[in-house]
Amino acid sequence: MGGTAAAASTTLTLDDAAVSQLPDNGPLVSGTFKPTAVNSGIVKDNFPAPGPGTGAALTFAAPFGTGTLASQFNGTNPNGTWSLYVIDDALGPASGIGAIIAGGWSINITTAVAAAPTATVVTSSLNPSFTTTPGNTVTFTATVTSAGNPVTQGTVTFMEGAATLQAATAVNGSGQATFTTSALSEGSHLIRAVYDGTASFATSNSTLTQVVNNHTIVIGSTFCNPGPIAIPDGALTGGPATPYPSNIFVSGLAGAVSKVTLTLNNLTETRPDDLDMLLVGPNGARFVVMSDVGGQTAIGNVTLTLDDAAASLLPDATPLTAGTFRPTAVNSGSGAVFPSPAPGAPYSFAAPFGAATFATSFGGSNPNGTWSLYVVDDATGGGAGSIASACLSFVTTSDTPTTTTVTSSQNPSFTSVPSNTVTLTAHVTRTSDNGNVTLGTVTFKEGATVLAGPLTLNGSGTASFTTVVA
Ligand SMILES: [Ca+2]
Ligand SMILES: [Ca+2]
Ligand SMILES: [Ca+2]
Repeated sequence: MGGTAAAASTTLTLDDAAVSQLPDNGPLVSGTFKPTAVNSGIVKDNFPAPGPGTGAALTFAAPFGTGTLASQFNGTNPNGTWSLYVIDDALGPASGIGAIIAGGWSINITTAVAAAPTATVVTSSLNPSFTTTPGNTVTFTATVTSAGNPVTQGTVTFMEGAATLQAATAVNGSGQATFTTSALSEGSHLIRAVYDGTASFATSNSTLTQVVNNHTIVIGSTFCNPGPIAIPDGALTGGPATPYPSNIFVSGLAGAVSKVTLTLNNLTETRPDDLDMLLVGPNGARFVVMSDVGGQTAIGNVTLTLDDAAASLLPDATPLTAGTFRPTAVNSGSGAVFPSPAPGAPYSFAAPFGAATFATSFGGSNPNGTWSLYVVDDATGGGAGSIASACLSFVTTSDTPTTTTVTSSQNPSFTSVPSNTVTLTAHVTRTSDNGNVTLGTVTFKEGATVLAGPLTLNGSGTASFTTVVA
């Protein structure tokens, strides 16, 4: 190229990205041009030894060929020796004095840098947390680093399973992005923070299990988790309910456990035989309170209280009915499998499979702490079930036995004046020494109907209410 016009002090840059090729004819002028191989004449370009020779060994730039710098070198390791072979392939002009590249030559290499590996760590501001105030606001913080340094470009997406909890959020100057929520439901949530990556930094992610509980409702010495337990149609390996476990937090009780009962409110289940329930106390005892009872008859809204002092066990094969029963573990078929995070076997089983009771499992232990109820459906088929809420009631060794007597101011009385006004007075005393009990309340009932109360006991250990029959 460049014709036969002499070129002097010309600096040429060859770049695939240039606008045009060098001129085939006409003088060379300084500038940036595409690589250009016209390869004209009788003798094709030949680069003798130690050059590569000619022919198939050579790749030509346009217009003779289609090679480019990129097609020849991109993707290769740039490190090593780069050699430039320059020849003059024709004699003349007679007065020619040859040529010189006086300023030498250089190459400018841009390398594609692989995205640097990153690490993401996600933390929670409060774990476990609660469904309602206080303690229901949680901030998850994702920290992204590369080689120990904060990554300050790119975004983090917060997810639970396939669901996006918070869309891509830019990391800050400390390499952190946060997600704050007060809306998590009861149960375990696998929170995943995904660093979405950039051209310079590779993606990474990490997870944490956020546990969310209901606050426990306290009524005297009864402690309830007011939330429902949803029971899926399970599998032989144990289909865990949601939440799993359902937790009840007991606090403020003095003394050791002398009695505990468990009430399952409004149990609904298509095939009760599939249910297994494990109660774990603060003392770590693992008591299977109910398994494989009630046959295959669907039940709806049956409230069961499990009490060591009840007269009978739950039925193995006949329908469950509301009432108070001893804890009952038939433990037939596949037995009782409680997947993680439930503690592993061995478990203690209620009768008839075992001989454990609430008393043998928890008696004498500190009632304060976390009580966890793990419910599973252990067989496919039958469908889903539910428990509306669950409660534990305690008697402790520090509870003083009491005696309550009730007296009437007018008995018999009349339905109209005179003598139709009646005052009923309850007197509560310690059973041991008949001393007045001045703490607590009294509720007056007729059957299940509350007539008055709860009324606070006075300094004489009494509470009264007056009714006028009109
Ligand atoms: Ca089932
Ligand atoms: Ca059964
Ligand atoms: Ca079972």
